[in-house]
Amino acid sequence: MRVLISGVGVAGPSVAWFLARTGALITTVEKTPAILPHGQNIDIQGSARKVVRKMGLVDEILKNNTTEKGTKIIDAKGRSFAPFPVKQGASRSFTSEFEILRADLAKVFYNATKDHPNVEYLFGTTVKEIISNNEEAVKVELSNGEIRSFDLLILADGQWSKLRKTCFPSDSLTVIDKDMYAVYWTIPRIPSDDDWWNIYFGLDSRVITLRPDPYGTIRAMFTRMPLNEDQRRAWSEACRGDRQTQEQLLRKEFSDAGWQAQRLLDSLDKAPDFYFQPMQQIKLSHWSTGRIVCLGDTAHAPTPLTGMGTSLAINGAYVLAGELSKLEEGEHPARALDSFESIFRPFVEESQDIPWFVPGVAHPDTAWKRWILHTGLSTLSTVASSPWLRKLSSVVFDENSEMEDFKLPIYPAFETNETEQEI
Ligand SMILES: Cc1cc2nc3c(=O)[nH]c(=O)nc-3n(C[C@H](O)[C@H](O)[C@H](O)COP(=O)(O)OP(=O)(O)OC[C@H]3O[C@@H](n4cnc5c(N)ncnc54)[C@H](O)[C@@H]3O)c2cc1C
Ligand SMILES: *[C@@H]1O[C@H](CO)[C@@H](O)[C@H](O)[C@H]1NC(C)=O
Ligand SMILES: *[C@@H]1O[C@H](CO)[C@@H](O)[C@H](O)[C@H]1NC(C)=O
Ligand SMILES: *[C@@H]1O[C@H](CO)[C@@H](O)[C@H](O)[C@H]1NC(C)=O
Ligand SMILES: CC(=O)N[C@H]1CO[C@H](CO)[C@@H](O)[C@@H]1O
Repeated sequence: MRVLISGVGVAGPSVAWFLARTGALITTVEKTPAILPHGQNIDIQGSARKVVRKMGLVDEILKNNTTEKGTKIIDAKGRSFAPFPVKQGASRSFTSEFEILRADLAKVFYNATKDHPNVEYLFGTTVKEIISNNEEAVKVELSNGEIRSFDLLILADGQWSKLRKTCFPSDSLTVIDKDMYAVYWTIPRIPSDDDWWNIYFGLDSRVITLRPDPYGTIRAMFTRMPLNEDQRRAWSEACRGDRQTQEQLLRKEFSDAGWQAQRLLDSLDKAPDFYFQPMQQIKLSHWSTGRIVCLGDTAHAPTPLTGMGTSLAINGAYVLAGELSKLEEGEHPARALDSFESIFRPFVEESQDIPWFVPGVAHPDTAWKRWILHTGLSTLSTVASSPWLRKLSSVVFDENSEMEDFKLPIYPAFETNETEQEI
């Protein structure tokens, strides 16, 4: 089977890893000239940990951890309180031991596939046009001018995939706006920085966070929920604008947010990376059409609010490749694409279900709401650190994050008889 994958994020190289083991011939195109260093911590949850264990990449991932020791809240005077340290084998903190920078994870998957004889990577290349998608093949023109035919095209080019627009009808796509924006960039580390995720809840729904990375720099983030229609319009327009417009908006709206806002704003124009993201979920009524299938954020971006985007991309890659491995020689992939969707969609829909009070509760607009939030977090932190009370906290913190949250099907093609690595 000849497979073309668009996008080298998390989903693209992980599906390439599994498909390569089925003997498929894989070409992967990525728009950027190399994997972008942008983005912050992502977490691998539940069954997705089992998948990376099957890939033998657990040690590689742990070695590339972000070095974060846990989460702390910063009060209005800049003092920290309510620590939630990382606990081995449990997720009783907002930081988990499986946290890695998004780009480092993409690199681990890329590195694990790049030398496979069946896998070809073309950076700085895109699918320019889908010429045909029919019984025989899916034929494309690449940006380098080549015209090539494949048996399957996997769209793994992210939440705002342009190709998805060209092959799925517009009424099959629903974008759910969570009325919140996040902006990430990297700043130099100073002696007063520590190895914790420090979260400051500014007033007027402005949040500032700083986290360590394994490169001796600090990852900064602003998040905001617009307070009124004017602000809502400004943020939504900035999404479509260039970096300069986005930086201007941040300067205008965060300069009086308190804590280290000014330090972060001063570092903006020198930042090597800058990523501006509206919190929007993607829902697609059907994930495939003919020989084209969407995977990862392209099919079902859940937003970072769920903490599930990466795990869904990894689990989905495993199921998609597994279902494809069951096809007869030369068979049209439709049967596998349909079973992939029917097996995986229920878990995706569950993961996309965000409680109504999120993200509002973490974006207090008044001092009173901030006090309630601080008090709640402080109580939780105490509870989580007391062995006696810890049992009670399992209601709040998912103690079962090591357990299979999605029942992984077993595919003979991916089973080895080696002892699985223990975490
Ligand atoms: C730069 C960046 C930073 C991110 N930072 C965070 C973060 O800090 N926290 C968080 O929770 N999530 C972040 N995400 C989202 C997170 O990576 C995904 O939610 C999740 O890992 C699922 O990954 P994916 O592979 O489906 O999509 P993505 O990780 O979005 O990967 C899509 C890939 O496709 C490439 N691409 C786009 N268009 C084309 C095209 N036309 N042709 C070829 N390639 C194309 C992109 O450059 C990208 O490499 C970020 C995504 C990106 C792209
Ligand atoms: C996390 O990374 C640091 C160095 O960046 C390393 O010293 C540490 O051993 C890593 N942790 C694990 C669990 O591998
Ligand atoms: C890349 O993969 C090889 C094995 O395939 C491994 O030995 C090496 O450490 C990896 N390098 C990085 C930078 O991840
Ligand atoms: C385990 O794998 C080896 C080689 O890959 C094979 O010879 C052997 O029969 C396998 N054993 C079982 C129990 O599957
Ligand atoms: C940032 C970091 O720790 N990178 C490491 C990721 O793992 C590879 C392979 O083990 C190392 O070579 C990198 O230094």
